[in-house]
Amino acid sequence: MTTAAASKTKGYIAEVDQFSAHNYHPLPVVLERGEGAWVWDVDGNRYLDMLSAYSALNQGHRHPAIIEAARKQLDTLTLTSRAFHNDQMGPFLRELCQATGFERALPMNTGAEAVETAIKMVRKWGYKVKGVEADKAEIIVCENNFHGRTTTIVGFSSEPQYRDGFGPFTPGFKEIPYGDSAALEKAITKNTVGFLVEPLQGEGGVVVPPAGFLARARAICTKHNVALIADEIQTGLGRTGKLFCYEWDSIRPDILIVGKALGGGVYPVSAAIADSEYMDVFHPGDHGSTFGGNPLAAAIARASLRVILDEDLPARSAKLGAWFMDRLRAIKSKHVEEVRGRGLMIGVVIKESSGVARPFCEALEHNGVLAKETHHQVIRFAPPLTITEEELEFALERATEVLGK
Ligand code: IF1
Repeated sequence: MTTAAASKTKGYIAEVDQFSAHNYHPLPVVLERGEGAWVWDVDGNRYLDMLSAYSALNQGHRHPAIIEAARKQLDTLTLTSRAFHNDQMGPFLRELCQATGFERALPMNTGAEAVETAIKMVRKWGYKVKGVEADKAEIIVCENNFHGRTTTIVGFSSEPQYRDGFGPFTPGFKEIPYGDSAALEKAITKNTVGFLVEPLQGEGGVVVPPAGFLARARAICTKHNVALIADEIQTGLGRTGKLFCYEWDSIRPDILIVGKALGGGVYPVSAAIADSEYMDVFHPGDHGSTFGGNPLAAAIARASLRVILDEDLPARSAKLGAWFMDRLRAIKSKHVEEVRGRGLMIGVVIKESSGVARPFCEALEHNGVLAKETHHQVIRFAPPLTITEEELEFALERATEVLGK
């Protein structure tokens, strides 16, 4: 890197430091271009993107079919609000329902909004359908959860930093240890309306639950008439080697939440998806969003979903993920405690005696691989599902160099 080039990166970062809130600590790389699994910084360095925007880029950067759909829609109609209909939303929701096997979908924008939508839906279902007494509804959540950043959602986070200074919080949430189905059954009361769960915890450190946990949770929820709500915002749309991670346990949730890759890395698109028993508790005026279901979002989401299905990205993720995980486990390293995950959602846990994961991510960056630590000890590898075996070999070579020392 030349001195002039180095100062280009520094200049952009200084600007963000000066004019932005200081709510992030990103790796010191400034990106200006992306294609497939690769990104380039302002100094012309190329990196393999092994984070893919926390799984929002499952289809890779600027997938041609998604960009084409966006371009076409930009030339016709971009926004109507829900005061009027548009010709993209119906087909989008039909295709989303067909792909997921549910009756209805409610389109939103960010993941947190779709989680909020599910919370409102299941509470109202509790009062109107299950017959829970007014304002008594309880939702069970898991320790170590991550479902977004709204005040209601951080209120039931077990991470002190996400809550500290942001109270008072919304009542009505109860926490159980992740993976503990006995605790789930014990926590259920007559007021319990839902169990909100990530089928595999992402931010929690790429935590795979004990075998059969979701199947047991499904049986318990059915027995007690509690809605099982799967947050597949990060694990969904092929990431874990199935279209949805809950398929690993051969179950079907009552409410499914999707986001991230539904927008193909181009646009924020999310949805809460359910059968009419749950969805039909909403009446005009109960819930909404200025941008949810807008024609640009719908056209982009249709193309994003098509790419996942047409290119069979779930199968690709399963095959490449299993192979990549094996190869990571074969690296002789005194730093690695464990390699875990499903499909191309992989965590490399660094031993506490070797310090935290961050310096390893910085070293990977210097070697041309972008990955981000989570929960101090875990390097997360979650590349675009379109990545090739050769590109993963590149990542392995670099990982061997950084972890093998
Ligand atoms: C950030 C984390 C990942 C999610 C699940 C809902 C949401 C998320 C399972 C909310 C979002 C994002 C948030 C983003 C980074 C990223 C993240 F490290 F913060 F936790 F992926 F692991 N449910 N996760 O993972 O979706 O409202 O953001 O669209 O910087 O906070 P959103």
